[in-house]
Amino acid sequence: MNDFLRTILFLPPQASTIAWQIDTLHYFVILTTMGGATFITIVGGIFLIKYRRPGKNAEPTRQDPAVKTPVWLEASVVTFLLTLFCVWWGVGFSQYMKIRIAPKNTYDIYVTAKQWMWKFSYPDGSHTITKLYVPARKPVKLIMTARDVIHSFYVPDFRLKQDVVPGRYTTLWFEVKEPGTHQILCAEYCGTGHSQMRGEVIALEPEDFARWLAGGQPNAHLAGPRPQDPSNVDAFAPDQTLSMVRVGEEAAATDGCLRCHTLDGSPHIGPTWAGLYGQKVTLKDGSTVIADDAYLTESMMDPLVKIVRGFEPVMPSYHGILRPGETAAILELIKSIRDVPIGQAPGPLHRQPYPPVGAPPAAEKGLPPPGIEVMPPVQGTIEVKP
Ligand code: HEC
Ligand SMILES: [Cu+2]
Repeated sequence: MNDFLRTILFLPPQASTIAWQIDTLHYFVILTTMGGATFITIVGGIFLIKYRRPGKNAEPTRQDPAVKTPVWLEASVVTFLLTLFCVWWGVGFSQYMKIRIAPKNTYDIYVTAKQWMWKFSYPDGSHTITKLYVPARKPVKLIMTARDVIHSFYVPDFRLKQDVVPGRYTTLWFEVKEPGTHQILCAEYCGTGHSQMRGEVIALEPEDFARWLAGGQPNAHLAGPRPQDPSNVDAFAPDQTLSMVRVGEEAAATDGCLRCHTLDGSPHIGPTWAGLYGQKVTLKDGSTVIADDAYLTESMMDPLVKIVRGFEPVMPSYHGILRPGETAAILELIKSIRDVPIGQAPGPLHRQPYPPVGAPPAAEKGLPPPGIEVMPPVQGTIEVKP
């Protein structure tokens, strides 16, 4: 049934774990609306014949206005339509939440969109242009931003589409069912090269992906040298995504944030940033807020609007002082230490000398990316099943 409907509706393969659910809602909506339209056409046709004027000269007749539709019929029609609407809405809402809320253990990849190409930065510091490599059967989260205008990341085979906006991060998560290649399109008109702004998601077996990350390319022609085309790479500004946390640490140190805030959970003049991101913060007036990107940004620009309980309103505003890039980098820094437990300090991060830009952040050094077992690099070429 699924395959039959997919074929007659010309839908692409269902390559992600949520694709069939989206399609099922699609079929349900199409079939019920088609059923409704057919029913109304048939009833209309019957009425047309049954109640037509009997002869050319016959007087037009009128129903006695006293004859009314029974209430039970009206009520059941209204109830039926309302129920149908609620079912559509309920299914759609639950699917929407599933798409929006990524599972906890995702493998995160930063995406930068630019007229007219896609750039993908992996947690280990490497990056690719146009081709996005992901492990199959593992949840992957994309953290996306644009350098110029609004783009939209669209993979028809995954049934997923998300705007990519300059000066702001949007996210998208998916799990590819099987290894394979899937087209990426830009779905927001972004200039003359819009139609050329294409790419590919290449899903590899998790072992192949780990090998590819470790440097042993699973298949030279598939992977290509990383970075693939130096002239393209230069078109991007110096790599910001991989060293975001580093840049954030530097900005926090030079802008004086670390005079009052700590990164290791120990108390100071201001609240610690360790374990802050995503947590509930109690304010002076007793209300609570979630420490998300918006609240944290507001805390930097307008610190007096929301005062954290137990602290003095001594923080100066950094509006116009922090550059947008620095704000984002400090946010990344705060996110990167969200799992540092308050109290069990792993040692003050900020007192370590900064490794050269591009080196993996301290937390990731020596550790495989979450959810991925890193295999030792293998000599020779490895066959990748298409
Ligand atoms: C003079 C000390 C001081 C400096 C410098 C300072 N802060 Fe603060 N900050 C505080 C205090 C005190 C609070 C808690 C009171 C409040 O909410 O304003 C705070 C609150 C915050 C919060 C909200 C934290 C929470 O737990 O909800 C953020 C985010 C923040 N600061 C970021 C920064 C950044 C970024 C910088 C540097 C660009 C900075 N601060 C510099 C003292 C400081
Ligand atoms: Cu685009």
